[in-house]
Amino acid sequence: MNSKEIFERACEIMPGGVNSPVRAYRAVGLTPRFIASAKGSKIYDIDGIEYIDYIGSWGPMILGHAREEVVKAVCDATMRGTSYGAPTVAEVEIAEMINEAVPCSEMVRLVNSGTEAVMSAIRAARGYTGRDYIVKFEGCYHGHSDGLLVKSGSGLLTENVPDSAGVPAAFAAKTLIAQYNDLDSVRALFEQHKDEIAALIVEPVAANMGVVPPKPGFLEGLREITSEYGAVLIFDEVITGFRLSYGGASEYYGVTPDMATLGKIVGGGMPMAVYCGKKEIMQKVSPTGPVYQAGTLSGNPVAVAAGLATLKILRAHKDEIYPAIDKKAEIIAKAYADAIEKYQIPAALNRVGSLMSIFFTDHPVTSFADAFGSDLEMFKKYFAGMLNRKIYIAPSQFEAFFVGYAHTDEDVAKTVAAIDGALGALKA
Ligand code: HOZ
Repeated sequence: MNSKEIFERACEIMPGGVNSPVRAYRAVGLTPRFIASAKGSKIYDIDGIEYIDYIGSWGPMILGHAREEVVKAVCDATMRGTSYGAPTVAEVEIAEMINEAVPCSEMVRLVNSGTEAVMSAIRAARGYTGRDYIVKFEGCYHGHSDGLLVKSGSGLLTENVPDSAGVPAAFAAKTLIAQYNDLDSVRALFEQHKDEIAALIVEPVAANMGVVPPKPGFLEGLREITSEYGAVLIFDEVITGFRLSYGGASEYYGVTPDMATLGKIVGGGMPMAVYCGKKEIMQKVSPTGPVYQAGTLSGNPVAVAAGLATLKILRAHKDEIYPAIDKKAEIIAKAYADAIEKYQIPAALNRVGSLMSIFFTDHPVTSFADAFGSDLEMFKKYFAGMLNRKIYIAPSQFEAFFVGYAHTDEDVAKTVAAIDGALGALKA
């Protein structure tokens, strides 16, 4: 059975044949590759093709797939039982590591997904402030809870449904929308709603409308405005946490929010996520406070083992790992820039550390509107060109390209050649 055949079978019994929309490859008009296995920087489909993987499970695989220490930790934990619904020492250990790494973190709650982390962080912020409104940015994605599926990025943008059906208008009415990199749009909302806004949530580097870095002063401005109005500033670091640096975007940019949400890397490729923040806010969470949130699989021992093993490697070798990844990303970004110049392609390349995106547009991309204006037909052709050259990248203009520590110099050299080939073919 090949990917095409199994996809047809899957489409009969699963919406779009997948369990998460972007995987369906609809935006690029192709058949998704069904994966057989992955190791290091490579991913192998059931058709027997090896790809260099720049999705990395959409972020978690900063150390590469099936890293030995992580696999061993998972196997050992599994042998001791897969779920207890009771506290373990490893949960305390990982919470201490998170507090030590993440600048705003004084207390931690472990959950199962980024969606759950953000949903719970917002509930905690509302419980703490006694206010109802939240502010988010158009094109930022914070998971699929009702109140956040408003002008959303990622799969919603890819499928062109930024406001999901099935969300009662009354729920969405408490979500106010500002424009990323535009502090005036934020100030206007705070002036209008003064002491009614519980929290502002932001991806410190927008990475679900493609990658759009914060303009100098933007994150500092958010810190100032939220402090002035007594609202909780939440950095959604599901993508940037433990990626831009060991302390995430907050450490990278030197701006400390009141709360942070983490996912992906913190779970080492297993379903685990985190919300954390100042003690006075986190203590509002049950059982010490009145904000309820619970979960049978929260702090699951197998997921925690994977996260702990990953964080231990990152912490022990952070001075080597982050600069090394950055260097590889820099070489790849230069290959994009060179090909854009060489073939005179209307495209812009954005990069922050190991995250990057090429946008097919003739102007710099610093806002949602800039990103949204990209030529999606051109993206489709570019995507097919990369896939044909065995480079596995996100099948959407509105996602990130993830470089990891397992990418070898040889991978990087092959990727540089593939970029030249794929972009060159756009001109041909
Ligand atoms: N939310 C992810 C993209 N930003 C997609 C995850 C997936 O499809 O696995």
